[in-house]
Amino acid sequence: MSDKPLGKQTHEDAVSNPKTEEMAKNRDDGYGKYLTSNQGLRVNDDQNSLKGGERGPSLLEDFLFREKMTHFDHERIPERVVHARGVAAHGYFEAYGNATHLTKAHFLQPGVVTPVFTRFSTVAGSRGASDLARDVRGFAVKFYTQEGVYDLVGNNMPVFFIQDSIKFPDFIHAVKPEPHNEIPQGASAHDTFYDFISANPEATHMLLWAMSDRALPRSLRMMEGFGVHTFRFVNAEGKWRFVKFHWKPKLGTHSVLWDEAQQISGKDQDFHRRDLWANIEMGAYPEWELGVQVVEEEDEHKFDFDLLDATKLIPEELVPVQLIGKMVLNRNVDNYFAETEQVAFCLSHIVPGIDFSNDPLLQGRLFSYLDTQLKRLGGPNFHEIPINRSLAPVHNNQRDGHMRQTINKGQVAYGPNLLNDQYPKQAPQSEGGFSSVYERVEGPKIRRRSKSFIDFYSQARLFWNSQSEPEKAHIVKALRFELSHVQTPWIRERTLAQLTQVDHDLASRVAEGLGMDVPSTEGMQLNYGAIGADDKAADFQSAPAKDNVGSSPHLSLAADSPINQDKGSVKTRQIAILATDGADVAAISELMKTFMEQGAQTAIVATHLGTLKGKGGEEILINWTFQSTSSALFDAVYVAAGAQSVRKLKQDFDAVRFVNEAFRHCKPLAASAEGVELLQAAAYPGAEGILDAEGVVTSDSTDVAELAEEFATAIKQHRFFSRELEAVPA
Ligand code: HDD
Repeated sequence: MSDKPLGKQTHEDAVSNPKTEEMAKNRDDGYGKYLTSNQGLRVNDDQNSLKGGERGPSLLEDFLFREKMTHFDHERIPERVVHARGVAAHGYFEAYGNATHLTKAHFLQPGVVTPVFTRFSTVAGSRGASDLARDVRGFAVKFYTQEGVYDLVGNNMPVFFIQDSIKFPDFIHAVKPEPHNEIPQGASAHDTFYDFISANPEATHMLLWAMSDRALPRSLRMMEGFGVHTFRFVNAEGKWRFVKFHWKPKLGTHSVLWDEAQQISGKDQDFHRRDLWANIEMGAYPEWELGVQVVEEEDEHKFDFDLLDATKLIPEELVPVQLIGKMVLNRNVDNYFAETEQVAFCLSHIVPGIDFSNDPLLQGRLFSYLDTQLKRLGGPNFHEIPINRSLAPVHNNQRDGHMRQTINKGQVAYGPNLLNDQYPKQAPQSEGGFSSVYERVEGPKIRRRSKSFIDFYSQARLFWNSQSEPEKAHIVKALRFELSHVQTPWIRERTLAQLTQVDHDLASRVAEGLGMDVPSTEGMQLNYGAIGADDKAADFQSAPAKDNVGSSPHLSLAADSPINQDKGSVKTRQIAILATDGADVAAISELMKTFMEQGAQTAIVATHLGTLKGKGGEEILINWTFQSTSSALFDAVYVAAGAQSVRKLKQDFDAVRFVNEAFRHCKPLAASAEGVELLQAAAYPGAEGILDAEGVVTSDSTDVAELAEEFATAIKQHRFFSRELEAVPA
């Protein structure tokens, strides 16, 4: 019996890095091996329990049954209290080497390549919730640097709902399913969330982000990431500067519509997870560039917001983002539980060259993450779990605890010691010893929100002003949807009161959909959120939003936004080819070849599964039927030529609906020859002008070369919101 796997290629053969190699001793695929107990005993019968007689009672002696069943009974660990649903992948980070003057962090020095493990998540839903919930996405990166583990635990939005972490449990209790009936799952559209929002105007800015297209990413590969807080970079001379971290996706930042998101949740609630997995498996590795906004220490107070306030961003027009490295995710996990579930991110995992700021949200997070891992992973040795293990050597006097793996030798477990020559020894900074930034701190011991945090509406207005018209319409529809699910009328009214502080047009458009008037805020206490029992409420009421906030084009996802400039690409885009028996198979094959060469992915959707028989007798494999998929799962739709095929498609309501929905979701559409007739058939209310609309490419000819080029240009634009009509469901 050989212990060698029989010719199976594992992930580590495919893409290797130092962390992959370091974890090798913990991997096992059981292939070509005998079944054993956990003690290595070979098992002779794993199908039958030990019984007294063939039809008799089971025996307590059955240690194999008991071991197997006990292990099974203990398989689950508590899911994360937030960010429970996630997906992760391995990869590497490569420093561009242009940040040396800003930070001494080794992983940011020229030529250094560092293994990473990145987990994306939704916040409110439980582990089994849908990927397409309207929600913030977590974006957590673990760098296995040569100086120890560094965790950058961010989100896909640059601000947060609250300013002080003591409010985090309240905020999460408000957004999570309501405690009496555990409804709704993974959704913010309910009373307790908006009760909180309506009493905490500091959340207004983030509310608009959560209602915007950012909350519905097209793909985890197509979203930005943000460290949110202001951190510090410290260089080799000890000079420090404030920094904000950004991740910029190479494929641009794109979203789906809410109607699509709801359909995707029904057709494939693993849509994001599957998309990330599949693209990594086929070698279409997602990439992001890491950027920083840098603010000199002496410029701390030059902004009209506080750098320590996590509900504010620094507009990129004020402080441009400098790109300092790139991350590539190139390997899926071998085991979801061992890696994605057991990975433990902590803000306190830091390296020399980076430091914290006094942001009170960040300061509380420094406590919460370590604390939560102790509960979730069962004890203080979670750093020894393979996915969490540092690549830099670990030596200290911490000992014992549940499931300890390290076998610490010797009689000494304390410092200072003379018995062991002071080892393990404190490291001077010149040898990589971490030292906090030297800073004078003084002030009264006080529980109070800084007055510099009390402008709750100006940046919300900046965000609103920065959205294109279609994006504004999406925010209005999202708020109408959400507030329609709120049962308590005065919570709707108070939320409208918060919105009217941001922009009257926003509030009145939402109010119209709710059949309400924008309430007068005269005498209304808008803020309960930053105030202790003995504080004067009036001292903490935000001034109205400033008139002259202007706009920040970087905050929009429109095709012409600076964040999407030069990023239009058909790479990894999913194109549905609608055809059935009698279609022009030669033209379909040519179109597929053209798009696959450009890195797009195509799938044939037909009236039946199996093989499609072309008009000349050629055959081609069908991927999906109209019953098993939906246009919501694709980026673009092409209707193939072929009179017989198109006649059948026109008679199939699901095929017609497929096209109609793709049109109303503003997606690129194309059709050749008779295929155009299916577009016409789909022009029922809401899509009458389908053939003349932007992003619809048709050709009389069956020759697809020219059409493919024009279609590709349309796909690069992602969506054609100019066609958006009131008929599109909210
Ligand atoms: Fe948090 C998880 C991001 C505020 C407490 N958070 C968690 C994860 C991400 C974030 C991405 C999932 C990590 C993973 O994939 O395992 N959290 C944020 C961001 C915040 C933020 C960007 C604001 C800027 N979080 C925040 C506050 C607190 C927490 C203010 C508490 C004081 N977060 C937690 C936690 C979690 C967590 C309870 C749950 C599971 C975990 O930590 O590992 O500790």
